[in-house]
Amino acid sequence: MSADAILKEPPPGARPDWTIDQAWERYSDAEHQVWITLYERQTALLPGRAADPFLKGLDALDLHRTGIPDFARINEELMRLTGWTVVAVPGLAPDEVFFDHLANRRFPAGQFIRKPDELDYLQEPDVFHDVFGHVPMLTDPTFADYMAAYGEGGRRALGMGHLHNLARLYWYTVEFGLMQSAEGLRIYGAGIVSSHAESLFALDDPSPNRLGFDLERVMRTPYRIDDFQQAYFVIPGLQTLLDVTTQTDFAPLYARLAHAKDIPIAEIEPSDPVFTLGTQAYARAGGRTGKAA
Ligand code: HBI
Ligand code: FE
Repeated sequence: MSADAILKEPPPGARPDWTIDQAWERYSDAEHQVWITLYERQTALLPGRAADPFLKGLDALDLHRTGIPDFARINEELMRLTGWTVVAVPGLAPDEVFFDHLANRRFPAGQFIRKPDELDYLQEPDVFHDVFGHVPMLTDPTFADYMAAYGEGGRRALGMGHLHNLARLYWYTVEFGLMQSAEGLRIYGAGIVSSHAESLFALDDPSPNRLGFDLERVMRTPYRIDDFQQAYFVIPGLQTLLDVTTQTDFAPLYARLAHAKDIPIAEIEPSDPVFTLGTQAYARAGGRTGKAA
């Protein structure tokens, strides 16, 4: 998401915490149909690709095949399971607003849905990216605790001028994370699981690197906001995420990061556990837009 997409003041009609009413009854049939099209396409693809906690969350919340879910309805079950609720926002919120919501177990979800002609790619998170992509994982107690701890950490990182390092942690876990399972690598990142093309690319394509997750390494690694990732990081399980937030002393880590150089996005470090040594053929061929990386 580009920085200029994030407004500085709440948009007209939004409350100071950026939230708006979902106004579920105002969605048109055409908007519900976009959800149904995306939902049917992803749920046909994801068994055997998405991690178990994601598939379990999809079932637990009974996200509708019949259209955009009413947040008030899914919040009853979500609150019971992990104390989280989904709140509607008109678009990207400033980091400090975003982190404050996460720290209070409120997930800000875009109220709008993409147009039928932008099914495959959109710059800003819409209700399908946020509610289909992110919310099922919030039914898992370990992941739910991680996301709340991330919000706390985000507020601290903001104060210490290290937000960009923490944003990379979010990007390579919450948005584009992969997990090991007995049957092989599985997707838990919302940015992948809500995208048909990247749900295939992230697991099957020989182009990207797939590397073992390490907190400091990820915090030194830039990411793509405009195309498939050139590197994906693999965790052994969700407990790893919670452990790094609860067991890391971030002050010395940020002090080291202040003097550490970024690791070029397609590079593999000698210390990296390598699941896939990628060819980078996709990025070199110009990726989504055909322009060489
Ligand atoms: N705001 N509504 C919304 N949704 C996001 O995913 C989001 C945001 N603001 C900031 C942000 N994400 C990222 O910059 C943080 O992950 C760092
Ligand atoms: Fe997201």
